[in-house]
Amino acid sequence: KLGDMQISSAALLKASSAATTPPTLAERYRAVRQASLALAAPLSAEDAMVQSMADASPAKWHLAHTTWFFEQFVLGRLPGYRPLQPHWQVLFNSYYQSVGPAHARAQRGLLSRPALAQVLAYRAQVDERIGQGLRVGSLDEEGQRLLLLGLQHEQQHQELLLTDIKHALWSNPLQPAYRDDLPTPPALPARADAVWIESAERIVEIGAPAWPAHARFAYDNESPRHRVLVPAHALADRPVSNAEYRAFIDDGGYRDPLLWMSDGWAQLQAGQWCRPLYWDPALEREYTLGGWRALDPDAPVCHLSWFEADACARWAGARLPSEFEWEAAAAARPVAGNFADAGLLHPAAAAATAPGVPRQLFGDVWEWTGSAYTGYPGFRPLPGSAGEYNGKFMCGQFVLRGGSCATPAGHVRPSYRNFFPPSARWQFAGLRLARDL
Ligand code: AVJ
Ligand code: FE
Repeated sequence: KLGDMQISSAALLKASSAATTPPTLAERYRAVRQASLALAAPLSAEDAMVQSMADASPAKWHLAHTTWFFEQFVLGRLPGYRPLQPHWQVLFNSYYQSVGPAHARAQRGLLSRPALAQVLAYRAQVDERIGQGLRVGSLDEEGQRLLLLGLQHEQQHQELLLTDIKHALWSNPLQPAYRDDLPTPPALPARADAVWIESAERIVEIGAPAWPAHARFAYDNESPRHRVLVPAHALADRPVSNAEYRAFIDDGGYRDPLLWMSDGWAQLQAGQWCRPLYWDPALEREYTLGGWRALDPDAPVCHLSWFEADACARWAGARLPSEFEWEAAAAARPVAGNFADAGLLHPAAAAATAPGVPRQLFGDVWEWTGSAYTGYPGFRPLPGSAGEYNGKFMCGQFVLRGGSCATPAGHVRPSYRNFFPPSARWQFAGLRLARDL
């Protein structure tokens, strides 16, 4: 095991906010870096090396790549900086072609060397140098911005570490739990049908003001903030539940080509899809990060591809919301919910708080939208190699909103745009229904 590192980023941030001063950049850096180690702590070195499919990466690779990001983009700016491990640069570059060559994504599971202990030592060495840079003030303003970007980046990889290890352990015939001590989410006292929340046609401000010109961090793909005409529509007050998705399956949803996009139908046939990724054939149990559990009928359905979410919505006589309809509903809501820091690491049922108020917009499951992932009008990628971060993926993918039970608390916001190809099923992704009025 990697050790018993129980200090979460939230706990560290709380410790510093007890003194009412906002955490310094150095404190935030330490908290985020520590949180990655805590997520890897339940894993053995063997666990941390497994790559179960081309889309997923070994935990060890996540630990190394996030470190490489700081070395490449932050330390690399220091005059005369020499990489700690020059031969590792290629291994842990993901896709920054303008920086140099990258080891093939699908071959990350071959990296038995460097050993996990060496990767952890590399992390410590980079942390030491970053800490020193912050202490002596050798990081220029752009370096500090890239450090902030690196922290957001590491938080994204914390979620990916969880989704990837879930897939890896599920792919092992023994199907062990990632953790045996995860609490089971409480069940709802009473089941309730979803309620439609109606909105009249209106013009909505969408997106975040561009960072870093504007002080609050947002990814480049959330800008420019601009106005969008959102048509009259209704949005469900909660995500689609396991019981509702079960009804879609029982009604022959996976056998009716009229419900599916052509590419989705081809995927369904090729992959013999007939239920969500981690459900058992009897549709009674699901594999979770806490091992196999009975399906909670009221919990949000999870681990759907966009194709499945889209087909389910069509079967229900509805559609996926646009990302703008979602953001219009979320803009006024507190960014609170079942995030990773809540410690469940699984979506949970939630009772309505007030009638007509949407719930679970944040946390539990990422919500697939009907919106293609493209640049907003006037979109500009970040300057330099960091411009490869988001913009070059604006092709063939769909936007997801709101974060999940595996997203670190504090990482998402109403304007946050996640994106995945329509066939991706291994993320904590579900759906919320919308319909035209
Ligand atoms: C936004 C989750 C699709 O998985 O590549 C990680 C996040 N960007 N490193 C991805 C990301 C750079 C990204 N997703
Ligand atoms: Fe990355």
